[in-house]
Amino acid sequence: MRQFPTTLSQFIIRSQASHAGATGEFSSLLTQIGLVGKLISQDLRRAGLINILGTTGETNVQGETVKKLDAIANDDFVKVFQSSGHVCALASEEMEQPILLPKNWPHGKYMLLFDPLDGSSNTDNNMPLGAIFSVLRYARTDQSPTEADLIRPGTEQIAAGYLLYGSSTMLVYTVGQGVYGFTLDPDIGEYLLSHERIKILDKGKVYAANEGNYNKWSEGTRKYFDWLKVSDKPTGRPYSARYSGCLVADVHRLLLGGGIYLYPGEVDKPEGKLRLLYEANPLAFIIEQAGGKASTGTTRILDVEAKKLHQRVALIIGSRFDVEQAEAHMQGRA
Ligand code: AFP
Repeated sequence: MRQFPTTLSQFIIRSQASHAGATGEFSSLLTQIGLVGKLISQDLRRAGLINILGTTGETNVQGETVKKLDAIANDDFVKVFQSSGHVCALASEEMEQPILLPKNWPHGKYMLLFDPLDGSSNTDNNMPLGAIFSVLRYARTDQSPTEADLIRPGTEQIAAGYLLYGSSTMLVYTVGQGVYGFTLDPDIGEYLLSHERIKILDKGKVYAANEGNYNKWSEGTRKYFDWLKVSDKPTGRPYSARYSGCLVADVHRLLLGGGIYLYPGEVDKPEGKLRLLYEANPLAFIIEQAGGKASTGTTRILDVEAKKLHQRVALIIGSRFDVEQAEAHMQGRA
């Protein structure tokens, strides 16, 4: 008999069956993430033909230029989830204020935080893009959440994942029991299980960073980058540089092949560039579940205190040995 790979829906139903008391609401939420991925990848495939490249002329809450596709991807997330009945709050890198659903609106017990289009400067060049999501549970049933309820430490995430729009579209996620990857089969419109229980190598051979910022980094950070380039067979140096401008694509590469991604703090901007709640926390959850590490250079990402919705953080993420080497240099121990 012909063997069919497991579909995302089958996988979700099977996982749900192993959780006593599961209502199916969380399973539906994941299916809806898959739907958003299909909507966005459909737009991306035709983006050069239907006048949705370029900018909207606006600037977002992060002070960055908004691409038309940023706005479209954000709208897709909001449209799908606002009336899904699965969430009570939505917060996005692209929205200054979160959407807090009133009690009389169909809503569920989850709160979704997302970066709707990661690497959006890649949109006009047909380069990889992504989306990142983080799911929190809202425990109270007697009142609607407030913005403060969304500002939680990464250790409280109950699920996290990303969509990667590359040569194929993938959905990778964790619920704290390993990391699973699904590839969208465009012919049948289904995500199929393609990467089961992903484990990251303890050490890689590749680093990803915007080295144009070298002169803005601390001495320890610069020393680490210099160290990566010195030939030394036992530690596999020199490392190769690979940087796409899309965090999801770079983290996906190292999840599968090992290595390190760094967006360190700068001397005049120690908080770094990336967003804690929409980017660093969900990717840290995934990488830790795969056996890797995520750090600010001094602190585990998942232990960073979240103080505001659009908080930035330095991010060093990847294979355990590589992140530890980077930390040792940054802390002046190497
Ligand atoms: P955009 O989504 O605003 O393009 O930012 C992408 C990103 O958050 C991350 O995906 C990249 O790794 C990083 O920023 C790129 O930043 P630089 O352009 O400063 O290298």
